Amino acid sequence: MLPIRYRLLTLVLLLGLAIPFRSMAQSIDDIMPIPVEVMKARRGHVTIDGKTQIVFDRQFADQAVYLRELLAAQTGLKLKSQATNQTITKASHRIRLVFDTKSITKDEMYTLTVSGKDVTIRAKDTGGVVYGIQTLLQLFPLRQVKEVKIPDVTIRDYPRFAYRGMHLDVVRHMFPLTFIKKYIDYLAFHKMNTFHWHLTDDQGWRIEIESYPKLNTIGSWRDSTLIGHFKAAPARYDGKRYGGFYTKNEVREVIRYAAVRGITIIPEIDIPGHSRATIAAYPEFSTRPDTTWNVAYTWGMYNRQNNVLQPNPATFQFLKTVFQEVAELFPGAYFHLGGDETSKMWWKADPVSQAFIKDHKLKDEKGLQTYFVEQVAGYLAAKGKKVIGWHEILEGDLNTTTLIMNWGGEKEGIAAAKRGHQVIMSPGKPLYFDHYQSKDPNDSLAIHGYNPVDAVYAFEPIPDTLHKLNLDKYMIGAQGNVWTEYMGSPAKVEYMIFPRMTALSEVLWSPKEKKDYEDFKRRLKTAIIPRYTFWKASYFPSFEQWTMEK
Ligand code: TNX
Repeated sequence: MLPIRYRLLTLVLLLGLAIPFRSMAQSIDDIMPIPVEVMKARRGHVTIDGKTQIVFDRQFADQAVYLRELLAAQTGLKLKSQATNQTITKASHRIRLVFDTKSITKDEMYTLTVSGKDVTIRAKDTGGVVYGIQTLLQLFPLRQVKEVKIPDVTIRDYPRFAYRGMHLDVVRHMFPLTFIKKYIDYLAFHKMNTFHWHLTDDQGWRIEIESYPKLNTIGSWRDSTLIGHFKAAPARYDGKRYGGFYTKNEVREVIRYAAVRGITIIPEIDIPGHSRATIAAYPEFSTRPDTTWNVAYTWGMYNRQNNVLQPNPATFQFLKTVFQEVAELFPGAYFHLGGDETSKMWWKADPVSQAFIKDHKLKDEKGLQTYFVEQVAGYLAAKGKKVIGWHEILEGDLNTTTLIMNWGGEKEGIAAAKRGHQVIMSPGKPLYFDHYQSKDPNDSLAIHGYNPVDAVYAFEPIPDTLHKLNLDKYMIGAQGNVWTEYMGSPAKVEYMIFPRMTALSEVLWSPKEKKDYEDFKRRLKTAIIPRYTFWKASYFPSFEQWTMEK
């Protein structure tokens, strides 16, 4: 036993160690995703306190509010804000949001300068200023404070890839609007710019449609849901009615919310397969118009249950009306029409589909799939939209304005780029966040497969072959996919995306040569896990134990 005075001394020393450790949560070395360039000053700092003002150029008025709210939530500091051109009331220190097309040379770029009396964020677009704000907030502690001294620094930062996305399936399970907004906040924090909203599938329609109301009265509801894994035998169902849809007003609210945060929403209406909910509402669009279909109760329908559209005039009228109705709601340039996993067997067995193939001189069922995609692309073009589809839409010949979202491997990505399509990489391995992140048999149920966090971090969107062929420019980015068959609650979604989404953010944002998994883990532990906790979000904690080697 140490004499009492030594024990006290040890305590003081330990406390001394603990205090700087706590302030590491606001260290410039902890920023995630890691910035392009950080130039620390040797000395100097700017003090932010209750008297500090946010001064913004009018282009960034919404982001000034956004910053004020986030800072208040994180630290309790409630700052006043005013537009640049108003007569400046004398403030001791300022946080300036400056619209600057001269020094900011790239899209979504920002600079953050802490020097003299001011913290200055410069950007020339919404994304840029939002990312500057995210970086700045990471320099503040995650606790109530009266004032914070931010050390002098200059950060120059911009993304490696133009497309940085996360997908969310709201069909298999639906989530409250509050969580959709939270999800958008998670994207903004991670400097991602696209939310891919998977709105329809076999198990339900999740968006209000006025022109075909049965899509909602019938198509949005299923009478039962599978319990457990879809491969488990015998299958068991819960017998409970499940469903709902987002109203157009709610969708508009989400679009506005996302826009302030620099995030574009890509809606997806999945055709011509994955359409069981559609044909449940309108059997006349199915290959068996005389049948009554149920909205699917189970998962993994491909080649197991009929879920395709029949090519008939009423179907195409329907597609035109509905796609155009949804297109009018979303301001973004792109619309996702699905096109994945279209089983050909139902078309093979249907005389009407066969006659259609013959009359339109299509080669076969693949040709029919392309026909569907081309028709819908035309309806969307009339509304000024370009089309994205899952890579299976390349089974036919498509014009190259179509953007390909590749859930296959490198091979499919390379093939699409060689044909001159822009490609978003979203390979099942490792970017499907519905797969397991551990091999622990007691881990919460997931689809199958193993995508540990280090595999996500190691992912390189540009395959070597493509780089050698000088086709890099076709790879515009990547996306994490979140299919929710086994995610019945927001907490389960969070458990599946964190920290994999954080790993992906660095793949997409940071320069390749700055990537370092050990340092990533350090920053994750010091700065990001406290952030998940602050968000009251769940996350997968055992990422050090479960690695690619395991
Ligand atoms: C395949 S990948 C699907 C989804 C499922 C997912 C489960 C793709 C475009 N379609 O409908 O939810 O697998 O991992």
